[in-house]
Amino acid sequence: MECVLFLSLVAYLNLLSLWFLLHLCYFYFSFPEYNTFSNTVKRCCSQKKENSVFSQRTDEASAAQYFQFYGCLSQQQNMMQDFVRTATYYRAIVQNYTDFTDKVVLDVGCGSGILSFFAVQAGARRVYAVEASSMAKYAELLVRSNNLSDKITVLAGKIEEISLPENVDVVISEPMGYMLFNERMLESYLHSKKWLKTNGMMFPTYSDIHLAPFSDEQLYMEHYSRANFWYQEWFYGVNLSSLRSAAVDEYLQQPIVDTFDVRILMAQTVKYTINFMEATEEDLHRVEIPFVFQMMQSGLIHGLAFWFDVAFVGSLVTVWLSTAPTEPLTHWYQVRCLLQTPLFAKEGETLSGKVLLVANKRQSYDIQIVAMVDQTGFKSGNTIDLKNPFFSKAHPLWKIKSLVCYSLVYFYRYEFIIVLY
Ligand SMILES: C[S@@+](CC[C@H](N)C(=O)[O-])C[C@H]1O[C@@H](n2cnc3c(N)ncnc32)[C@H](O)[C@@H]1O
Ligand SMILES: *[C@@H]1O[C@H](CO)[C@@H](O)[C@H](O)[C@H]1NC(C)=O
Ligand SMILES: *[C@@H]1O[C@H](CO)[C@@H](O)[C@H](O)[C@H]1NC(C)=O
Ligand SMILES: CC(=O)N[C@H]1CO[C@H](CO)[C@@H](O)[C@@H]1O
Repeated sequence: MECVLFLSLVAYLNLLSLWFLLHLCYFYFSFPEYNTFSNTVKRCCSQKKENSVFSQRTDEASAAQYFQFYGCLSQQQNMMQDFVRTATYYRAIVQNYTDFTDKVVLDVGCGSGILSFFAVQAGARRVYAVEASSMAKYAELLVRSNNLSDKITVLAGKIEEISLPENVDVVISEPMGYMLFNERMLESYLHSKKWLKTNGMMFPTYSDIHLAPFSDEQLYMEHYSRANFWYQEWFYGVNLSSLRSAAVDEYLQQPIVDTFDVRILMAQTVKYTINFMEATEEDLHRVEIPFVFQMMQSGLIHGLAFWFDVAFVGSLVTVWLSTAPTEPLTHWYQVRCLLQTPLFAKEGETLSGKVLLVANKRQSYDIQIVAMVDQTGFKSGNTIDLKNPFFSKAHPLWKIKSLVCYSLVYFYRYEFIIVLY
């Protein structure tokens, strides 16, 4: 509608008067209105939206569902209530206020705007808070009701499609999905560097993903036996058993999101680092993580466990946010991927292979794992669909709450409830 009106307007005006109109708008409208208007102009003129980096790499249905999820206040609350997450961001920003004082900041995917408020508290001169979901209007409301309209400018739209009036000194964001990569928001975070001044800073600065082999017979059997439903030869008179092997494959392909006792880990972790100052979006289209694990105990290896840390390298301190199983639990939990068949290995032997992550248009990754016990030649592997996780310790409340945010098939962030035993 906007576009139709605008294009018919353009039909009556030549370029010169368009230029004039734009500047007229600048004087008549406040900055946010001008900005919305000029973004509309840019969209209509360049069709930017249709072929933005984001729309090219994302199925429309996936994006609609994704931004619907983040448009829910309940989901923003879930993240904000993750104390480890929010308090660590607060510390990283406020304790290193010299990196923010009088600086221009970009908040990529601001959600409620919480990180933008932290940046202002640390002394930022101006913050551009970009949010693609309908949460943008609530962020705007929070900014106004906190009397910070002169410092924080909320821009509704995708980072790949909006335009800023100036370059920034610092980019802040919380783009980590579970297993770090899910959501493919790291790419949007890296995309934002087109607005970063040379010598600008990225908060967080880099991330380490850790992996280690684990032994958990019970978990493996649980998943295997979920498929036994399909063994039935007389289910209301129907023979289901021809689908059993497909069911086993499907269940084993689900990554498991929960936490565990670190004693199940059988070797020191292998670490893979992504430096946000240096990496490009394309670097994340295909990520290959080779590994060699030195087994510290004998037993059956049922799969690989994953978690990540991010570092905020400030001028004054480096602050770490860790989702390791040895640290307090966060809403990211940890993620485990099963092998199709368990592998036996003895203490001192080595397990080598690789994890290959290939980005897909559903804002997630297809994961391929291949592993071999070098001394015996035993091999195993699996393909995992990161978009289809199994939340193994689902709290009953979680299922009810999912009805509140209607028609959500996928969960990007797991409802974070600490159950005290
Ligand atoms: C994990 S939430 C973080 C929200 C908030 N920054 C916080 O820390 O509480 C990520 C937010 O980024 C938004 N987002 C994801 N991709 C985006 C993109 N390409 N452009 C703009 N916003 C995006 C989502 O809608 C979501 O609100
Ligand atoms: C914001 O300003 C208004 C009027 O200028 C004032 O009534 C209100 O108390 C202020 N709110 C905050 C949160 O400072
Ligand atoms: C059910 O199907 C399976 C596989 O198709 C077959 O082997 C089995 O004999 C069938 N059972 C009965 C009771 O027909
Ligand atoms: C915890 C800590 O050491 N924080 C640093 C970040 O910034 C302040 C001052 O800006 C330093 O005093 C701190 O060392």
